[in-house]
Amino acid sequence: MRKLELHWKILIGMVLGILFGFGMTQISWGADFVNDWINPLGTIFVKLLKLIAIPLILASLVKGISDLKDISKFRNIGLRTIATYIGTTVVAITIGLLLVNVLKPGNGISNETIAKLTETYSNDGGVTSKLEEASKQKNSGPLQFLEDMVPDNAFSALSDNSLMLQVIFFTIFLGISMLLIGEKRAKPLKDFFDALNDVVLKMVDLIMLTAPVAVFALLANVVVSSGDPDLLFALLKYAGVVVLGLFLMIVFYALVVSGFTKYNPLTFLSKMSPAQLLAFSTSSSAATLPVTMERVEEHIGVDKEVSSFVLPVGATINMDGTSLYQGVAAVFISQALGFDLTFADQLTIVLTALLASIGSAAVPGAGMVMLVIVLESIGFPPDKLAIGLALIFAVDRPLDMCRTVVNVTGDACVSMMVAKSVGKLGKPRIKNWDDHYQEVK
Ligand code: DAS
Repeated sequence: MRKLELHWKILIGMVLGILFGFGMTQISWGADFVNDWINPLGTIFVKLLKLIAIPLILASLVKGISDLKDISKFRNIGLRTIATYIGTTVVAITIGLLLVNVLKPGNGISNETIAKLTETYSNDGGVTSKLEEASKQKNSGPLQFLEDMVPDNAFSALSDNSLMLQVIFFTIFLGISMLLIGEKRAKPLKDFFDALNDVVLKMVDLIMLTAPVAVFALLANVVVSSGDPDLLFALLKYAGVVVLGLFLMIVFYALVVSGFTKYNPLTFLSKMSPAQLLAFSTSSSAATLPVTMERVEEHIGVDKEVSSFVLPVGATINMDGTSLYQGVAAVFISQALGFDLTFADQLTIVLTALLASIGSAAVPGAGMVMLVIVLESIGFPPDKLAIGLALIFAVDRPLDMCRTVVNVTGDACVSMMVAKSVGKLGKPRIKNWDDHYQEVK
């Protein structure tokens, strides 16, 4: 059989996972079977990719900065990157706020639904305990020992965003210092990080061989663990507004790529599809980062000098999909619970959604947790906060999958803009299995 492209294998894994998941919902023991025997395959895969994310950020950022040879280039790329990231995030939040204020998905949610949620969440400490419960929920099935064997962090048990930001800060500091002591004196350290970078990318190749099976497991679990159908239906319009906004962001990126870098937008989306499908299945920018880097460098042609700085930083602080989602969710909850927002409140949402998306960890569900900051910033009644978050909790996972796709696509788009602006957007070069590069026509 002709060697199937990776994204087709991942797509087949997704479709089979969804079908299998629905099949399992028809069997009494189906949910337990998926949770005990199937889901661990997906969890192990995500842990492996998150394990590799920090060594990759460490190696590629240091290599990226030290490859700049002199400090002026770093200043050049760094400032352009941060400014562009803030720009695309503000565009995302604005699109989200326009849609949710025009389409008003929160209006018309029946009082019965609110009453049902109030009763559901009022006697067990509110949705925050649900969030804590969900995040702590460990699969205690027969394959737990297998999952526990795989660390999801090479440096410490800490896997939240703060470590990512600390690694980013340390590596930028280290890279700049290497530039300042001069190429000759820094050479031994530079050679080490170059070799580490190659080794880590080889580890990514090996992990990716398991992606189709892992994606099958992840989606089977999502289907089996989705919420109460009636509740999901009541939130369909809200989810539709978020997905419409995210789709418009993809169109925005395609237009920017086409207009600013003169790159064919459909080719851009096609080349990014393996990373997008993986972002969709893992809901984690950090887990997808290794693949995003490989697609942008080898299949689109962004010079490593740019991608090895822009993408690790983007995976951590640039989450356009998340910021759009937070804008929509904040207004939706206010509409549903009758909390009127002034224009000033909406502007406050733009600022706090920008900051919340920067602070959101590149892991599943982070955007939902940071939503509390956005709601508190507009003085949302604390006693209604739990009900508000509960309204959207049931559909958070599918939306997290979609917004992570936009987060990853936005990072790739900005890396192309920065590369183009410094003359580092060249021809794609595919690395063969024996690690030799070949130009792609
Ligand atoms: N899942 C996050 C990410 O990895 C985004 C989010 O939670 O909103 O990008």
